Amino acid sequence: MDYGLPKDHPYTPPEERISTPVHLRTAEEYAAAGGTLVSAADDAFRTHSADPDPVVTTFSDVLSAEDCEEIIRLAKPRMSRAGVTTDDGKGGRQSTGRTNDSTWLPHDSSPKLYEIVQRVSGILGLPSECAEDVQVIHYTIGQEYRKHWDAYNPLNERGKRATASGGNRVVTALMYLTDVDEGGGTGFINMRTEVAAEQGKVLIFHNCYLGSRSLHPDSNHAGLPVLAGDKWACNLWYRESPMPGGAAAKSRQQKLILAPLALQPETAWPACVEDEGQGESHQRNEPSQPRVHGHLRPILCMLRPGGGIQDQGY
Ligand SMILES: O=C(O)CCC(=O)C(=O)O
Repeated sequence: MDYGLPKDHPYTPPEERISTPVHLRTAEEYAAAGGTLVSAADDAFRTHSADPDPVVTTFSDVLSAEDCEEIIRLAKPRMSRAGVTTDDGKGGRQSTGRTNDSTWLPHDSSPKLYEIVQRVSGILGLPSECAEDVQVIHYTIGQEYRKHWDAYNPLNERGKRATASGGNRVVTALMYLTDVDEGGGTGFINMRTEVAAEQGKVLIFHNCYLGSRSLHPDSNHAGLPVLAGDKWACNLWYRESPMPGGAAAKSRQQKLILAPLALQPETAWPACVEDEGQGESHQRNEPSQPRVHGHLRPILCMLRPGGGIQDQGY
């Protein structure tokens, strides 16, 4: 069928979309959990009027100032000019379209980072194993990442290669680690709308049509140029199935906790029950989750039958 789109446009008509078993939260579910929905400012630029826009939502104050400083501290010595994936499937080629710096951090680079990854995964309702390593990004004045898609087009050769392990990047969680004096928001190009970079806020957007691993063209977005100050942020890209880095981080954390517990009697395990009315939960957008005391508690709950935190969506 001819949709009148440019030949290389990654629009996939409904009959050619590839379904995914991953259940992503709906716009209503994010809103019920305290998310602010971002809608298109202008329908005229949608790729296809029959398709709903990709789900885009923000959650404020998910990360504290200390959380943000910790991620920047871990990343700072490792930053270098960011690359883009090339058509032959290799990463790391420099591009004039992406002028910022970046680095990758394993989820368990520090206990706090691991806990932050669990917190964000809780908002998404997805297991952290499915997330790639944390990609930290830094922009100084004039730097930007021009419009692009985070997901791959699984129908072309490059997309097939990139999705062979873990599937597609079905959802992005972008955490803003600093405010920006001027500029530096995230622009959704086809939706003609912009999200401001604010420290502690998490921007979540679906990269594929709901229920599918086929790229949603209207998820294209840009890191808009920083005009004053600088910008730190980090990406978590969730795939359809576990990624080696995410799975290894979880396994290391579980071993860390099981080692001392192996010496203790069964009764020494903490109860995994709802703690209600005892101040603010770290998982502030997940009211039904147990209150988290440090980064060990949710993992203990996960390891116990009937524990409070489950891998959802599979
Ligand atoms: O910096 C931003 O606001 C967007 C970053 C982004 O799109 C990316 O790193 O893939």
